[in-house]
Amino acid sequence: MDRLACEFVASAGALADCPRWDRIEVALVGRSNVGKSSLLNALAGQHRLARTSRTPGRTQTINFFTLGESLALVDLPGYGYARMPQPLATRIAGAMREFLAGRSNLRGLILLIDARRGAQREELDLAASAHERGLTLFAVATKCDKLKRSERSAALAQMRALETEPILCSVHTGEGIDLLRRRVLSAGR
Ligand SMILES: Nc1nc2c(ncn2[C@@H]2O[C@H](COP(=O)(O)OP(=O)(O)OP(=O)(O)O)[C@@H](O)[C@H]2O)c(=O)[nH]1
Ligand SMILES: [Mg+2]
Repeated sequence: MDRLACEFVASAGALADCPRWDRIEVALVGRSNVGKSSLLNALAGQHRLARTSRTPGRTQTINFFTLGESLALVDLPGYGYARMPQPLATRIAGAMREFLAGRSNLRGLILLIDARRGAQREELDLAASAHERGLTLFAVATKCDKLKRSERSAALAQMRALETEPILCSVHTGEGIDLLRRRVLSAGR
C-alpha cells in the first residue's frame, strides 16, 4: 500500500513560480549535504529522481515531485554552505524564507539532521517555526549508518529540544524509511 508513484514536475526559483495545484506538500529541509535529495529518492523508491551530490550546494531551486494522487514532496536547497557565491546564497535564502512562510499548500516539514552533528540553532529555529505555522514536523536523524550502536540513544537525546521524536534513518541501510513514508502519507489523509 505504501509505494506510490512519484514524478518530478517542476523547479521554481521563487514562490511566484511554484505550481498552482491543490496538492498537499511536504518539504525536505536541512543543512546542505545532509541528504535531503537522497532521502526523497529513498522515500520514492527511485535512485535518480532528485539529483544528489557528494559536494554541498547541489539543489539550488525548489523542486516539486508528485506523490500518489494528492500529495507532493518538495526538495529544497540546503543552508549553511559557506562557499556558495554570495548573490546565489542570498537569492536561495530569500526564496526559502518566502516558501516556508507563504506557501499555502505546505502542510508538513521533514527536518533532516545529521545524526552525528545533532540539532543546532538553525534546526531548532526551523522546528519552532513549523510548530508556530501549524505544520506537521517529521524530524529525521539521518546518516545513522555512521553511528556506532552505542551512540544512537545519545544522538536521539540531543534532539529532545525539537519537541518531536526523531526517526533514525539511513538511505544506505534503509533504516527508518518505511516508517517515515507511512507517516508522510498519513499527513495527506
Ligand atoms: N552514509 C550516508 N550518506 C548519505 C546518506 N544520505 C545521503 N548521504 C550522502 O550525503 C551526500 C549528500 O547527499 P544529498 O542528498 O545530495 O544532500 P542534500 O541535502 O540534498 O544536499 P544539497 O542539495 O546540497 O542541500 C551524498 O554523498 C549522499 O550519498 C545516508 O543515509 N548515509
Ligand atoms: Mg539536494
